[in-house]
Amino acid sequence: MKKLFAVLLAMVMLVSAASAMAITVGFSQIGQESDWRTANTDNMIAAVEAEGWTMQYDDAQQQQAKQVAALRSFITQGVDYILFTGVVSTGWDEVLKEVNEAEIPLILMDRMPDCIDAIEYAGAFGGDFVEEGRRMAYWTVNYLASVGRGDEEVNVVILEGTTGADAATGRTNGINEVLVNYPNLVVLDSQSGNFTPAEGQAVMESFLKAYDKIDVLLAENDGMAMGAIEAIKAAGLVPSVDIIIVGCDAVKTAYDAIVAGEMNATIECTPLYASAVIPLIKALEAGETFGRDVIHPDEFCYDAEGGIPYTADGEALSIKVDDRVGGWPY
Ligand code: GYE
Repeated sequence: MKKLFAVLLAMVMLVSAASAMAITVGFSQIGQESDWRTANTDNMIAAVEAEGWTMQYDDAQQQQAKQVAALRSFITQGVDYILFTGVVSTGWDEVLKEVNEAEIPLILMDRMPDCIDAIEYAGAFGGDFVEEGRRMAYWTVNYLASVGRGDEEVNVVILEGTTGADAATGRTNGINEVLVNYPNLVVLDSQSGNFTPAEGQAVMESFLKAYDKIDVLLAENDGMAMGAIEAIKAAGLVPSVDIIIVGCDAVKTAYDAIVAGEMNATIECTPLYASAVIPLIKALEAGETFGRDVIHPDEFCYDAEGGIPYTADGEALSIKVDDRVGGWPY
């Protein structure tokens, strides 16, 4: 009898522990514009499901109105946590206040809303986009010097990301902040390719028609660099030789392009936030609280040979693509 009671008690305890962890996460995702985004989505869904929790995933197809509707539907459903990255930085004040009023812990990931100081959130993890832009510029300046072109006048074009996204404005600002100190690098043009290969290709085609001599392309993500490579080849030029190409994200397609000799370098921006978000949710469940800092992951720069400085202090050196720790999983 005693034994049966003990078994029953253990079963009740197990069931209540499991239901205490029956968590639903509402994830408002931007869209599917890039390999980065796919890796980010897959990583989060797999990690939530691996915990035995429920993921309510919404793909807003790049539309802010759809994200607002998804957030409101998460509130109505009464999800336990909301995971959010916004397609642009402005226009979230009202809906994120509604999330706060519903007392659903908000986890900010990737792109940050500009109303961040006016809202409550449980944790925030994202890329340091200004620093990524600076790194794109420093790698370029130091690479040119390494091949004896440090004093040459070179023409630069920039493919910007989605207009109004901090991932784009941050990178553009970072690039320009560095390039003003190098007057021999002349920015001919800077336009949005919306973080997609197709738009990157179309904008690069227009750059190639408009300018006789382009020496460097800075693409604010690798996907746009892939599209631009097609445009460069179609114009009868050799990517990475006639035009130096620097991307951002460090996705597998960039690895392949660097190995194929069609791209020069990529600045890392990790999409893998599950290893930060899952422990955060567990800690919140255990009653812990966190500060308001936006946590940036450690990130590096990869190219064909390695050894090119890519930070202001000149101390961090690019890593040869095949030496990347963990390889190129996405
Ligand atoms: O660089 C790009 C994606 O917000 C950091 O969005 C992210 C960016 C990433 O589409 O490829």
